Amino acid sequence: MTYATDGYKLWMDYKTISDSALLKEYQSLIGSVQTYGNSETMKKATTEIYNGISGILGMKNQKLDGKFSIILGSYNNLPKTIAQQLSQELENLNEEGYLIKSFSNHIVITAKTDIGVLYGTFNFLKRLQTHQSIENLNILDSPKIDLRILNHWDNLDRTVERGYAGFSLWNWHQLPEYKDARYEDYARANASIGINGTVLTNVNSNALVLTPQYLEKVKALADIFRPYGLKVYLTARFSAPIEIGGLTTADPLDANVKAWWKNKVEEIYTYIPDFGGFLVKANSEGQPGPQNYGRNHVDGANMMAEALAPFNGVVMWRAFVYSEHDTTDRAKQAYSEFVPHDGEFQDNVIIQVKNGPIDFQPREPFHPMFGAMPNTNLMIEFQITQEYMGGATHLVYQPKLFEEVFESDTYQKGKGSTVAKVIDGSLDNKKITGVAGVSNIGTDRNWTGHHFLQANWYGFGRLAWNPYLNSEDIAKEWVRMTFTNKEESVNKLTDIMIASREAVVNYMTPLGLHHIMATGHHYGPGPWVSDLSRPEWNPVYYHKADNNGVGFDRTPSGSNATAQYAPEVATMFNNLETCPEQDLLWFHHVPWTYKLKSGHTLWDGLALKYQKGVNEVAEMQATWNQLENEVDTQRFNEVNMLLSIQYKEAKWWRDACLLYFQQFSKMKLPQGVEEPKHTLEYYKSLQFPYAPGIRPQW
Ligand code: GCV
Repeated sequence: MTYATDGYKLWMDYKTISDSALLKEYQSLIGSVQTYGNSETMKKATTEIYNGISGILGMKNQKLDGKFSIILGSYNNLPKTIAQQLSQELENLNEEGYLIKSFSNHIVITAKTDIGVLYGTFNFLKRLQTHQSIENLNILDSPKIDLRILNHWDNLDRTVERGYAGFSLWNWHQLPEYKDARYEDYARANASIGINGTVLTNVNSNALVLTPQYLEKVKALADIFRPYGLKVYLTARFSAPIEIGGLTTADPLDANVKAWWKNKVEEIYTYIPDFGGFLVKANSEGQPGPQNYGRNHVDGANMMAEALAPFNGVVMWRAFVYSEHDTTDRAKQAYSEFVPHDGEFQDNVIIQVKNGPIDFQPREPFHPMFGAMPNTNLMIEFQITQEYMGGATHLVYQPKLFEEVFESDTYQKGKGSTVAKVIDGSLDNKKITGVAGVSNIGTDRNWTGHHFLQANWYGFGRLAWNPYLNSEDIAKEWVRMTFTNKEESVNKLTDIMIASREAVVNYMTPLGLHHIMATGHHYGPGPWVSDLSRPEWNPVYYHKADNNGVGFDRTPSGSNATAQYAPEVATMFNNLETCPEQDLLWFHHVPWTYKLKSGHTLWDGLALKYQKGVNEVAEMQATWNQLENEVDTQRFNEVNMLLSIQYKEAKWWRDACLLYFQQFSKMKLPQGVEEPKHTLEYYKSLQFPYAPGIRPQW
């Protein structure tokens, strides 16, 4: 077996083009490369363009003598004769945007800043990797979102909460002296897709990272990342003034506490002059926060924001809150706590809201906070790692999910008020905008555990740059750069990816079911779980199956969570006729005999969806098998084995869930749905004490 393509190089393999006609064409077009500017970033751009072009054109150590010279440099560094001709177009770019322009015998890659030039360089190379024309180029592209950030849930002991690709990349023990080459490869990969920030540590945080011992290590990483435009952020434990500061309180209104954070922030900036700021999980799942002192989220967030403001740092304050003392529907609690404070947060606070109101389920309706806080900076948080979607074993192309959320209409200002417009700030003219993704990266050689899950990191970056991009186009782009440009194979690979998202919904949680996974590790089905200490941790809380039917009534006759949406949206969800069937059981408790649009009863429809999910995985396998001669042996075999596991586990989900729900429906499985191989007791008995990604403390 050849190990030549182990996935390490991600989408930047820069393999020589095998299509000889195209190769000749590019060789005839690409001439000398000239770069202007000598910042560290320009040095990276220069290395990238040389490596990229010489690799793709198969011309290592040979002179490039095509028609166009390739010119790289920010506007201020370009020769005047060239710069003058571009000044007007550059007006239309923001600080990170770039222009790629053909004129006379040049292709110029320029920007207002060197980082813009680096982004443009990656875009130009992508054109070559994806076999696009490089004649008459006129590409102006700026990111639509300010903060495009990975959130690592990495602990200081290198375990990764909900991480399925090995251990944390950050070797805290050996830092700052030992600088693993992978740190730079990581930064480069992020820059190639426009990610400009990284939160190094878990939101379930450890105050130690704020001590000098660790800040030196953080500085070492920040220094490596800086040329790639990647800023470092840290999670700030709210009780740090007590734990590492020797104070007796962390009350945000206490003068000593305020002074402690001010000094701490000043200290951090002596190590990392461009430190990005803090991400905070407060008063959520046992984390300390302002409510421990009778204060609210505004008090907590603004206190930290004041300390960071002189340095242009930001506070990303998470809205993922729900409490065992609050008996209202968990889906309503974040909105109830935050929306009354709209307009009270400082300008450098941005509230980080998960894409849906519960917790990164295979499908959730959009979070109602997106349509309800016009006067507060809001960023969206996706989970790239697959806590609820089979870890790194299941092939699930998540940009489909991200796209669905961005396209959802909040109706905040009438039709067309999409989540994308809320998040890019255009709906309400926000001061800071942001998109965060919980990273799926670890020490596995291929970074993400499953070759295809690299596409989720890639697609996250692309959509964070521009939330209006089409997820299928992104899939094609990634496939071309990572696997092949052969049209037929591109289509097959893309088909697998696109089908995968609905498949996982179907075999895990169809028709709006949610949170029915097993406890702790969240691996596999557990709809029967009902004995956990907090009611809202139990799957039975969410599906409410009984002899009449199944589903959570969130209409006015139930929890009335729908009232948190704009009236148009609430009306649509409230009405059984207009509620999209994909969200049916999220919003309604529906009789087993209810007639779905297909004419099937709910029970039959549910069973058929589970079966469909299984069949879809079988189809993904069949398509993959057709690609045996089109992809390298190593990746073919590895993906093949993972797809077999996915198929086996899809059946496990189907069988366990249907046997469980059948106790209530008391109806037979419809034709076309396979009979389970085991009893419900068998599925209930399965234990996975060492499943990966588990919270170490639980
Ligand atoms: C980091 C879920 C996960 C937790 C995670 C939490 C959060 O509850 O299971 O592991 O904690 O979300 O997003 O804070």
